[in-house]
Amino acid sequence: MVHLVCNKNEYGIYQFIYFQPSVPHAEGPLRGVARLASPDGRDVHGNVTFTQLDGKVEVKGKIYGMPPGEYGFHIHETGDITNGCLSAGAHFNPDKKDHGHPDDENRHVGDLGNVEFDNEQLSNIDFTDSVIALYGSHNIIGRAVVLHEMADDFGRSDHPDSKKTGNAGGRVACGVIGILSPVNGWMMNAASKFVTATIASFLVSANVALFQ
Ligand SMILES: [Cu+2]
Ligand SMILES: [Zn+2]
Repeated sequence: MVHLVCNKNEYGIYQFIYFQPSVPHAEGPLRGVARLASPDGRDVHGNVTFTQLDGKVEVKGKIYGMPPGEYGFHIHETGDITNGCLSAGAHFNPDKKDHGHPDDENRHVGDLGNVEFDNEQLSNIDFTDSVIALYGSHNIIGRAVVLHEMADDFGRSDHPDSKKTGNAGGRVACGVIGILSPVNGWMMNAASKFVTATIASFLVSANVALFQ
């Protein structure tokens, strides 16, 4: 938020003063949230939150409804679930790498590995990832989180899909990652600072032209 104030200075010239709070995210860390559901009517559902920490994102949540085991869990490139989870597209891969394990250097940004379901068909998700982000080129806000029907093999099997998708099979549940908090302050990136500075210097020039 940029605040603009018009006042009269000591020389009797009207001028605009603008100021910007020095802490852009005073309301807390950037947080996103996704509600996962099955477009095919399966009873698989849950909530996952993403919290931007220093250099990593904390991923926490609960998903219910899969038999005990491990299942692929990824960020896909679009937030489009108008045609079920399929329209969410491929794994989010802005750096054009191969599919891999979350700890691999060569991985898609969206490769979050597997989540594990217990005997109660519940998955308690709690991990951090240092490749996804809630700002910049690795920003996952507005994209989709997808839960698969099989385990991700991290690109390490002989299956032809291994290096593309981890051969995790069909898409059981998905949800779009939306803004949780703060409600404002998401545009404080390099580009908007540039625009702010440009508007400010325009107003400074305008003072001279209009009021002298
Ligand atoms: Cu996937
Ligand atoms: Zn991948």
